[in-house]
Amino acid sequence: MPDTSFLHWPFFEDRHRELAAALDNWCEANLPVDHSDVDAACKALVAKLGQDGWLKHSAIDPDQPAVLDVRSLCLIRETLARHDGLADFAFAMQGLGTGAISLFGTTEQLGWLRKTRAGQALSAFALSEPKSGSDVAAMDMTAARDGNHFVLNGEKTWISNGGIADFYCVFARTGEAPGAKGLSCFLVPADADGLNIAERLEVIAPHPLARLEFDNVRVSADALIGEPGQGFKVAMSVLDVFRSTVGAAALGFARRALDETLVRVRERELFGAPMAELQMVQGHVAEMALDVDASALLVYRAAWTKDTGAARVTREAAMAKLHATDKAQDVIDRAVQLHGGDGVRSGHIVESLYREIRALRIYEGASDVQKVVIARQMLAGG
Ligand code: COS
Repeated sequence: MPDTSFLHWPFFEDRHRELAAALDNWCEANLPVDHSDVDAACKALVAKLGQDGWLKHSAIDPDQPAVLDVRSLCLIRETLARHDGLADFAFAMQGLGTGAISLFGTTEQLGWLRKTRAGQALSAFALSEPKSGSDVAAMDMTAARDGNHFVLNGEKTWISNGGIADFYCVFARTGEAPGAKGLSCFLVPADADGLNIAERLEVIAPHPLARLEFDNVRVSADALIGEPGQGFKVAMSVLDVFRSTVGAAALGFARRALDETLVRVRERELFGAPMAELQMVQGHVAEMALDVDASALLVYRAAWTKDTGAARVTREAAMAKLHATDKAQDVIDRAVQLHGGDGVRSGHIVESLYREIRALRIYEGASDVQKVVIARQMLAGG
């Protein structure tokens, strides 16, 4: 039984406690799913999460626009991740892929959210390129103005949901100024002429991932999300919301690893007594519990700060992501150690957590980038 005492922290309201309990019940009934065909599994997960109402939290309601509730996003990701990493992925990408629309979309663009919130369309966030992942401002992809249209040329890579998404929020250089001030964001339907899936990418915890090629992809000026030249700020604002949720997913993985470990060390006998009686094992358990609680405090501090009206939570979100993902890796590594051979056996939950957690320290800003972001905020006095 997972520790739910954190739900009584002052960051939460009753609606959050109800959401977490209801989703946990849903997860018990519906997860984990079969991962053998990740494309099919993700599509089915999105359809089911939409049908059962969970995706309503992933993007704003176009009929009653309000701000995204980051605490709900985090609670949902934490809970899904505790039960099934692919379910967390499916939910998260519906949020990240539509984040620019939720925050900056026109009335017409908001219309897409009816479909993504119902699980009837899949979205993707297309920022990284072969030569610019951490250094966003160095991107090469261009969007050249041609009358009332833009023509996109270049490549995007590591695009989650690449290959199965119905549309992509794509960042490209429009050239209003050099570097970060010359980028813009576009809503590009997956069936646009010239948009090709160049390569599907296999990773240690499989999920839909691709490299995309844009060969003279023509979109109307209505496809702009936000102002021309404001693409960098659009991307960073989306990441400010979703980075804490990556921390929340890591927290879900870590909590599951801790729970599995508690069962293991109580049941498994070593030197004539349960492992739990060995002080060296207790040391591991204590460190794991401490890391989980500290991560939860940082994640929900960031979410609460955003939800209570802070204009920017760049520092809080970066701290939450950095700490929760790095510490989840440590927690899961200890869980593997305490599970012995089972911990590295294919198909064991702890083995899959060990693979699932690694990418979270890289995507949406690597741990090293989070340190840069935090240091800059501190040095700027913010
Ligand atoms: N919200 C709003 N505006 C922001 C912002 C944020 N979180 N962060 C930066 N900006 C603004 C800055 O204020 C600055 O504007 P002004 O000059 O008007 O003040 C502008 O954007 C440029 O910012 P900065 O000079 O910090 O840009 P850099 O190119 O130096 O940014 C980092 C470097 C590392 C912070 C940035 O590129 C980054 O976050 N990289 C990681 C990206 C990432 O997560 N990649 C993974 C892909 S998604 S899976």
